[in-house]
Amino acid sequence: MSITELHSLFETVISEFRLQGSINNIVCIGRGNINDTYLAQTLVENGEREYIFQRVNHFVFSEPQKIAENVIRVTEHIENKLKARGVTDVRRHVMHYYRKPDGSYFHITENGDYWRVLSCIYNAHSVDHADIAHLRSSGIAFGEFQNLLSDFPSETLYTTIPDFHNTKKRYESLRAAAEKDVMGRLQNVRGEYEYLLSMEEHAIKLCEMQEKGILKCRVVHNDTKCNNVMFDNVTGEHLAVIDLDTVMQGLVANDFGDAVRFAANPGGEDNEDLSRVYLDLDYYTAFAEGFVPQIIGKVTDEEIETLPDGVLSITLELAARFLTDYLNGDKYFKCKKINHNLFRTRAQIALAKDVFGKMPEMRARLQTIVDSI
Ligand code: GN1
Ligand code: MG
Repeated sequence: MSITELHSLFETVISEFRLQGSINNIVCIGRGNINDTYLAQTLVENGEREYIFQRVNHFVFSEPQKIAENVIRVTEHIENKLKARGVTDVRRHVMHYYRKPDGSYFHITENGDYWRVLSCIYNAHSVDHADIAHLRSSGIAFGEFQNLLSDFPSETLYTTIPDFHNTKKRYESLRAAAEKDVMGRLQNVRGEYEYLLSMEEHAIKLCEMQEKGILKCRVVHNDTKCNNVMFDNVTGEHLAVIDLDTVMQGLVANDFGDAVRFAANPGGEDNEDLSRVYLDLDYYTAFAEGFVPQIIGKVTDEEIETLPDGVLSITLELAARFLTDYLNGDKYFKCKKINHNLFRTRAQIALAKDVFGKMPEMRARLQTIVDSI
């Protein structure tokens, strides 16, 4: 969409939602692979306001209304807990969705796009490449999120994307994509495909433990990239966990694993230079030092013990998802360059190989943290 089209669309949304001011500036801030996100500044009599406008990807999230309902219930729960703990500036600690006077959360355009408006957390920032301090703080943030929701009845949340972290199903989709090979790309990725199949047993370990009832399903975030935490500009402290679209039932190890997969790899998720892709054990330790004390006592010993397994399985799962999308013709993840899904797959495989070799050390470091609590 051109900036002029966005401008006129946002003015319509502002009047529908009864927001303040008129649009002064629009900046695209979306780094996500799914939704489109903009920061819109409006001018009001005594200054400026800022709002987040977001187009929900309707291909990925088929029922945006259900996401909104999940998010509202979860954020209200967190708000109440924080207030009870004496937190005064609660609005800086939770995301807030604006509603229209009729109570609905979306502006739906003529061509069926869903737009929503979220509050902006002022004087705060997020980071794409976390340093040790940010990793420790984001560990606390995601651990606290888990802690605050530990008494929330997870079975009452909608499943907004079925089988989101069902690694077995992700492998089934990969096999199906390879069998169809609609783009004729399988020949380019035989090695990657064979490697993922050879690791299947490790990838599905947690899924099987969940099926057997050894691991409990809880309310989890399901997308714990470090850029989903807002930090205070002045103190650097973590404020709020954002991007709650995939909040639903799931495993704690997946939240831990996905955070480490994303932030403890200095090369980044899609680096073409695989020599820069590895698991930095000090980054891993910093995240665990933040996360684990928050969840101890709220989860079982098995859930703690399997946190390192979560890093391996979620990395393999992401590799499988990226490869599936590459084989299917790049239909799901936004591609920002040619063969993006192929580079993502290769980076995740390089990371999985490194993680696999470091599992004993990851377990030992986790044990040291647990013993020190
Ligand atoms: C997608 O768009 P973003 O960055 O919030 C994806 C996650 C992946 C991530 C990989 C709904 O998240 O599952 O881990 O890309 N979200 C969805 O970068 O599929
Ligand atoms: Mg997300």
